Amino acid sequence: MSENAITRRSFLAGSAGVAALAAAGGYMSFGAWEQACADEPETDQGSWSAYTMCNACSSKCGYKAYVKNGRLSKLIASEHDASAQGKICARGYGYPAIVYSEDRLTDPLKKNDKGEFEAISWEQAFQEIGDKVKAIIDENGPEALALVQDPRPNGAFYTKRFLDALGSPNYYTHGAACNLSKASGYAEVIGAGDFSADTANTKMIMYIGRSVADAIKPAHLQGLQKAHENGAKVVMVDPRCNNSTVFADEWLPINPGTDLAFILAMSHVLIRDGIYDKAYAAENVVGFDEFAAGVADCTPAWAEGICGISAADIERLAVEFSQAAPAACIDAGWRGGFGNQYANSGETARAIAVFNTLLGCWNQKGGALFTSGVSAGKLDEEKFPPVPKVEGKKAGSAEYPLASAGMGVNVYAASLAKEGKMKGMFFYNSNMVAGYSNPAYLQECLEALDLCVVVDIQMSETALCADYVLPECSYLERLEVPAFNGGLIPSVSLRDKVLDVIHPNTKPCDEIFKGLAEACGVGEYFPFTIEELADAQLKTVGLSLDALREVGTVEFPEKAFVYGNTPKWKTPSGKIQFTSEKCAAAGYTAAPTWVAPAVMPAGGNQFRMITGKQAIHSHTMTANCKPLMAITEDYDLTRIWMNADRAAQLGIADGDEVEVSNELHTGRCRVKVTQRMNPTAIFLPPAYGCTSEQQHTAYGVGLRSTDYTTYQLETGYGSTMAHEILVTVKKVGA
Ligand SMILES: Nc1nc2c(c(=O)[nH]1)N[C@H]1C(S)=C(S)[C@@H](COP(=O)(O)OP(=O)(O)OC[C@H]3O[C@@H](n4cnc5c(=O)[nH]c(N)nc54)[C@H](O)[C@@H]3O)O[C@H]1N2
Ligand SMILES: Nc1nc2c(c(=O)[nH]1)N[C@H]1C(S)=C(S)[C@@H](COP(=O)(O)OP(=O)(O)OC[C@H]3O[C@@H](n4cnc5c(=O)[nH]c(N)nc54)[C@H](O)[C@@H]3O)O[C@H]1N2
Ligand code: SF4
Ligand SMILES: [Mo]
Repeated sequence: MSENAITRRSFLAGSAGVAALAAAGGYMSFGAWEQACADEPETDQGSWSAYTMCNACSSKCGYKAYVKNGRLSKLIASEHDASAQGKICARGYGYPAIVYSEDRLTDPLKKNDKGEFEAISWEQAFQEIGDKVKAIIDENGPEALALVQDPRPNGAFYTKRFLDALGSPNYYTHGAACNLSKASGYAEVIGAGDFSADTANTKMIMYIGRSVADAIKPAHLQGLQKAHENGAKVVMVDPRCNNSTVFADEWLPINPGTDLAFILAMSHVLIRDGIYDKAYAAENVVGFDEFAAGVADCTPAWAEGICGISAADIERLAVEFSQAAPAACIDAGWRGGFGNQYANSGETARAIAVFNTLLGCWNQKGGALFTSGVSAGKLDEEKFPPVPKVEGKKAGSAEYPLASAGMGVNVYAASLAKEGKMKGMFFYNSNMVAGYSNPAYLQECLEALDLCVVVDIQMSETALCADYVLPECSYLERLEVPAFNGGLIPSVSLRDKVLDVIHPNTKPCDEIFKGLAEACGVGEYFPFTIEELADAQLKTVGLSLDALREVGTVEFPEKAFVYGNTPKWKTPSGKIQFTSEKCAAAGYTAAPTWVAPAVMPAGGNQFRMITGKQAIHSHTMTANCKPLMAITEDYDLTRIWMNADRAAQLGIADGDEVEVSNELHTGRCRVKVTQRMNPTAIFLPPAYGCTSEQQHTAYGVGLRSTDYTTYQLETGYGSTMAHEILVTVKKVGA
C-alpha cells in the first residue's frame, strides 16, 4: 500500500495517540501506525467501547467507538441513529485525529496588554469574566450581552440556560451563515422551518442547490441512492455539476441566484394549465389568487432569460412534476442554494413551499413530510430550577423581522459592538470571524467589545479576537445532553465519554458554563451534574442514562410518522400562506415574486464567486485535521472551478495559478478547468484560507470566500448573502 493511501484504517491511524504521533513526527501513514501498534502489548486492560456522536459537522452521526490500550481503535456507525443510519462519512473517521492534535488548547488563556495570550487558572478566568459580566449588566443591562453557539444539545441547553439566567435574550445559532433564509422563508408559508422529502417512495425529486454527496448527512445520501435505485426521476439544479449528480437523471446548470425565477415559472405553468392540486389548494391555502396573479407574467420564456434554463425544459419539468404528484417534491435543501446566499434566498424558500403545495404533496407517500420528534418532558423543578422567562427581544429582531426567532441574526449582534450597544459576547463551538461574513469587519466588531469569551478546542480566528479563551475537552472526552431526533421514527441518541481527558486542564461544556454561571452570580440554576440532567431527561421518555449507554440510540416506533394526515399549519391564519403580511411589511410583495440578486457579473474576467461543501471538510473546523488535509493535498482540492469555455477565452489552462480579487481582497490559487461549471461563476471550495497561525496544518492553505464578502444582510431575513460576491480572475504572469 502506498504511504499516502487513505483507507478507513489510516484515518484512524491519524488518531492513534499523542505518543505515537510524536514518534512519527506528525501525520502517520497506515504502515507506521500498524508498526507502532504492533509493539503494543495485547491486553484487555484499557480496552472498552462507548456510544458517541461525531462532531465533525452538524449531522452529529451516532457511532460506537472502540478503545484499545487507551486509544481509539475503530468506529462502527449506529444502525438506527437518525443521521448515520449505519454509515458515517470520511470526516467521521478522520476527525478523531483533532483530539490528539498538537494545536489543541490546553489551558484557559487571557489576552494581556500586549495582545498576547497567557495561561491562567480556571479560577482566575471565571472570576474575571464574572466580574466583567456583572459590570456590563450593571451599566448597560443584560441586553448588552450575547452568545453564539452550535445549536446541538449541549450548546443549546447549557449556553441558553446561562444566558437566560443572566436575563439576556441575545442567544444566536450560526444560522445567519447557514440556513436562516431557508428556515424563515418556509416558516412564512407553512409555519415550519423544514420538511423531509420521502425519498424512499418518491417518483420525482428536484434538488435545488443541495448536494448530498458533497454536503453529507449519511441518511440523506442513502435516501437519494434509494430514490435513484427505485427509478425515481432525480433532477439536480446547481450551477455546478456536483457529485450527487451520479444519482441524477438531469443536471440543470442554472445561473446562480436565479432559482426563484425558475420556480415561479414552473408554478406559472401549473396554474396556467390547471395541472396543480386544485382541491388541496382550495382547502388549505390563503392568498392563492394573489400569487396566481403575480406569476401570470412569469412565463418560462421570461425565466429562461434570467436563469439560463430553457423555456422548453421549464415547461416539461412542470408537467412531469404534475404527473408524478403527489409522490413528488422539491427537496427542502439546506444551505447552498438559498440558505443564506442571495438577496432573494428567503423569497426563494417561500416560492418552493408554495410550489410543493401546488403539487399537494405534504405528508403524502413519496412527497414532502413533516415528521415529528420526541423531546424531554418537564423536569423536577427542585433539582432543575426553571429560569425566569427573559423579557425583551433578541437584538436584530426588529431590523430583521423575518429572521427565525430561534436562530436570530448573529452578525448583527456583533455589529452592535461598533455602536457601543453590545458589550460582551460569548462563543461556543462557533467561528464567526472566519465563517460568517467579512472577517476583517467581524474582527473589528469583536475588538470593540468590553468582553469577548470564546470556548473552543483550538485557536480559531474568533478565539484570536477574544479576551479569554476557554479550552473545552474534545467531543470524544465528554458526556453530553441526549440528542432527541425527529424522523419517520423518532429517536434519541447519546454522546458518551469515550476517552479519558487528554489535557487535564480542559473542561467539558457543562462544567465551563456552570463555572461561568457561578462566577456571574447565577449558579443557583445549575445545581446538577450532566449525568443527573441526562438521566432526568431520559426518564421523562421512559429511559435512563444507563439504558441508553448500553445501546447508543433508542427509537420510538409508537410515534412513527403516519402518511396522509393534514399538518396543523402554524401560521397566523392556520392555513398555508401564499401571502404574508410580514413579508409585505418587510419590503417584499405579499406573495412571492421575482427579486433580483444583489450583484450580477459583467462578463470579461468578472465572475460571481460561489461555494459549496467538499466531502472531506466541514466549514472552518476540519482544515487543521491532518488526515483530512492530507486528502486535500493529494487531490489538489483548493483549486477554484472555472467553466472551460470561459477559461479558454481568458487564456487560462487547467492547473494555472490565478489571482482572484475584488475591492476587499486579493489572493492566489490554482484553477480546475471543467465543463461542470456554469460560465458566470467560479466555485471556491469552502474549508480553506485559515488565518490562525496556531493552526499549523490549516494556516495559509487556500482562499476563503468570506474575505471577499461584503458585510451586508438580506432584507428582512438578515442572512449574510454569502454568494453576492463579484471577483475578477487573472492568470498570474499574464
Ligand atoms: N469558510 C466557510 N464558512 C462557512 C461555511 C463553510 O463551509 N466555509 N459553512 C457555513 C455553514 S453551512 C455553517 S453551518 C457555519 C458553521 O459555523 P460554525 O458553527 O461556527 O462552525 P465552524 O466554522 O466549523 O467552527 C466551529 C468552531 O468550533 C470549534 N470546535 C470544534 N469542536 C469543538 C468542541 O468540541 N468544543 C468547542 N467548544 N469548540 C469546538 C472549532 O475549532 C471551530 O473553531 O459556517 C458557515 N460559514
Ligand atoms: N462535507 C460536508 N458535509 C456537510 C457539511 C460540511 O461542512 N461538509 N456541513 C453540513 C451543513 S452545516 C450544511 S448547512 C449542509 C449544506 O448542504 P448543502 O446546502 O447541500 O451544501 P453546499 O455544498 O453548500 O451547497 C450545495 C450546492 O449548492 C450549489 N449552489 C450554489 N449557488 C447556487 C444557486 O444559486 N442555485 C443553486 N441551485 N445551487 C447553488 C453549490 O454549487 C453546491 O453544489 O451540509 C452539511 N454536510
Ligand atoms: S456526516 Fe460525517 S462529519 Fe458529519 S457528523 Fe456524520 S460522520 Fe461526522
Ligand atoms: Mo450549515
